[in-house]
Amino acid sequence: MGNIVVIGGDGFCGWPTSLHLSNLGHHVTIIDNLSRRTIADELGAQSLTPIASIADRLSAWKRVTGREIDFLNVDVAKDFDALMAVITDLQPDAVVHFGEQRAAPYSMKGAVQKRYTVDNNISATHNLLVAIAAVSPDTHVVHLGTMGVYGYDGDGLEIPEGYLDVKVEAPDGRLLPRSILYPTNPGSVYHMTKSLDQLLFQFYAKNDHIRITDLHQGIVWGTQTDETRLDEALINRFDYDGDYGTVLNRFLIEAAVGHPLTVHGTGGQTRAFINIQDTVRCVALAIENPPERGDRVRVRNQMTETHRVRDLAAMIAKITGAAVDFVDNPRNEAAENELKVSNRSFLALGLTPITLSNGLMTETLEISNRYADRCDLSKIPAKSLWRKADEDTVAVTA
Ligand code: NAD
Ligand code: USQ
Repeated sequence: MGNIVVIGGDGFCGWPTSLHLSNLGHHVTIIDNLSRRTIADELGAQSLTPIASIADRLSAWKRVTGREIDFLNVDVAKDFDALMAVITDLQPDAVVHFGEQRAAPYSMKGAVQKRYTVDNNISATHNLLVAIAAVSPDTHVVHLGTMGVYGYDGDGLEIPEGYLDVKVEAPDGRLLPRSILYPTNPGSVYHMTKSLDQLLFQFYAKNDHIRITDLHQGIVWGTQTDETRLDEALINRFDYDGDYGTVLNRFLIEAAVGHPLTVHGTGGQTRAFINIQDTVRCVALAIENPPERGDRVRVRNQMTETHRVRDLAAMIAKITGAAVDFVDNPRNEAAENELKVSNRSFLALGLTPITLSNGLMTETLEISNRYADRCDLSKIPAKSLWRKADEDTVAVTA
């Protein structure tokens, strides 16, 4: 079994992934600067579920399973020396990189958050690649990227897994085949950092022959996994606020507390989804199937189904009797889009997708009901505007 570092292992996806990898018998070391907890304090918006401190989480895991997970509090964007020391010391088989600021609305709040998101995310990724190239070149980097790098232009084209095969017309008229990274079209500063990450990966795979898998993940829903269910102190975080709450989980807690479902605009946005249990399975599968040194970056689309936002609202309203509210869209995004995505690579590795119809929505609804009294209703509205009101009226004179 492997020696695996999980950067961002205290977060929503990173914590259950760390437990899953530990349960499979890997030796897991979590690196996290706990910035997600700091931002929750800054926003005054805590996880719906009462998450334990990282120390209590790890001792509960040891008590319940006898397995040990190590923890290091390191800011991988700012403390390169500490990161280098860990990578030098551990020589990990794989590093799973979740350690970025991941909320699109937070990244669009203002100048401070835009700069923080770019500085944090780009430095975290680049520092990791520099450290691995320097002292542990065989380490496989498994990065959590996003479906959002592709944009949502969807006009019937199936989004491939990372690369687009095109023919470029040469001056003499010959058609030359090329396989290029799918052109990015990010919809927020956060999504832009994931687009920039792709170039960093492309370069280090080419120049230093680092083995890299970039997982283009859809919106994660649900909260518990087989491992986080084992003890109350292992419970996963559940964000529902206007910045960090993602759409399906928000609709479920809104239904539980009697808040109308907050559909942005017409709700015609179609997005890709994956349950948190499948996230952890996919990461394990990606680790088990690394590219060779010298290969190009392996891109896998980590999603299992697509849904239109208003259809999700209608489905949850039908189950729960919740009202649906079509609110002004705070974001700058297409009102309606189609979305077709290839996820053949994970299906070929044996993933059996969990879908909304598998009943886990009921479990998430039960968790929402159980902790409904912890929900602060004032944190539900999405207040981060992509374009401030006064910016809309600025005339372009250049
Ligand atoms: P999260 O905010 O819950 O977790 C991220 C973790 O990384 C946090 O614990 C945070 O403290 C840590 N971190 C951030 N910057 C760090 C730094 N500089 N040094 C050390 N630790 C740092 O987010 P999440 O929902 O678990 O997402 C994890 C990854 O998966 C992100 O990169 C995100 O882009 C990607 N992703 C998430 C979703 C989703 O729906 N949640 C969907 C697609 C992709
Ligand atoms: N939306 C609503 N109502 C809400 C919240 C969101 O209608 O109350 C809409 C948004 O306007 C958007 C869609 O639902 O059209 C998805 O929003 P989201 O907040 O669920 O997801 P997003 O901002 O795209 O970001 C999340 C994660 C991010 C990850 C991304 C995957 O926070 O880390 O990268 O999902 S993806 O969307 O596939 O790029």
